[in-house]
Amino acid sequence: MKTLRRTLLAAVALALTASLAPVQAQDIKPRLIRFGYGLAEDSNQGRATKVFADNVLKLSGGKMKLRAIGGAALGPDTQMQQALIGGAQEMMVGSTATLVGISKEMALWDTPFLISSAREADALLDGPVGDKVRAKLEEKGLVGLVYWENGFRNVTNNKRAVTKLEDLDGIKLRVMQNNVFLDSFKALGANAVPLPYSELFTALETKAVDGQENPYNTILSAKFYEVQKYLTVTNHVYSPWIVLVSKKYWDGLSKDERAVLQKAAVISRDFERQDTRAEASRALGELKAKGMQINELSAAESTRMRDRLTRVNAGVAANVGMELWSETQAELVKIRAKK
Ligand code: TK8
Repeated sequence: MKTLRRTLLAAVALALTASLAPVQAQDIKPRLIRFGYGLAEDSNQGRATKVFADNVLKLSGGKMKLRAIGGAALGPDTQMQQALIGGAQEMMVGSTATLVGISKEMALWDTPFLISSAREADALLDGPVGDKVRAKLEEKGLVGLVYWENGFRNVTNNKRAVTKLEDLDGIKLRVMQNNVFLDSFKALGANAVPLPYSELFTALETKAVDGQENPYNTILSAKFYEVQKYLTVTNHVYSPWIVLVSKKYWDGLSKDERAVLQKAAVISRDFERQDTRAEASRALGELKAKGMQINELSAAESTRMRDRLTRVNAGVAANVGMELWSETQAELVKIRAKK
């Protein structure tokens, strides 16, 4: 009898421990951060997200954990931005261009031919101008941690090789949901159609649009070469990505937790730029091997395109404010003089 009682007690004790176990596990459950992005897992965006995730885990001693969700599975950029503002999602990385409706200063980065080298991009984005534009997000419910490189954008299409300005005439060209891009491509004679990135491949495949513009990396990782024949090296604008945190979530973090995200973001940024540039430097060869017909623009045609786009600049200056515009120009002069 005694033994039975003892056995029963032991069983009860065991059951108690077992039922306590999940509670304990919950106590040390890492803070889960949903981090959304638009490109494929196997892209420069996906690779850098992995580096960010690994570093968040490491720097927090396992207390903060990222759940990375790529392929726009949480929705296109604009939808994720709203989820961050509302506090339904913690983090994302996406184009600055899709943020303009929320924070008008972001339009600065849409200025055609503003930045002409990677060195200039890093100096401008990581310097006082980049900081100022980033800081403007806070009043809108977002915290911008760092800029990643999306890259210099180039035009692809399925109609014809674009060797001169007139070749763009009437080409149905998908642009990001952003007025500067819309106006730019209208000014160049294309029939510009704004669409979220998540709908782009299908739009190209079904021929709802003839072309698009994105950096080499994306043309490669998104397999646009499967549905696009011609690539024209236009380098018409340098596009950044920005790593964002929901301000609602950020405000609830401790100083240490914020420092973890900031540190990991800087590490991911440095990795991402290096990785993106390495991939971009070999992408043209790979795209050619995949069957794309690639052409450069003559210097004269490039100048014609630039001239046509200068009228867009006045609009950007008005949008972001003359003060920020002038500061940017002055900063670029300084950066260029440092060569
Ligand atoms: C990814 C997009 C993409 C951008 C575009 O979400 O939309 O063409 O270049 O990187 O933001």
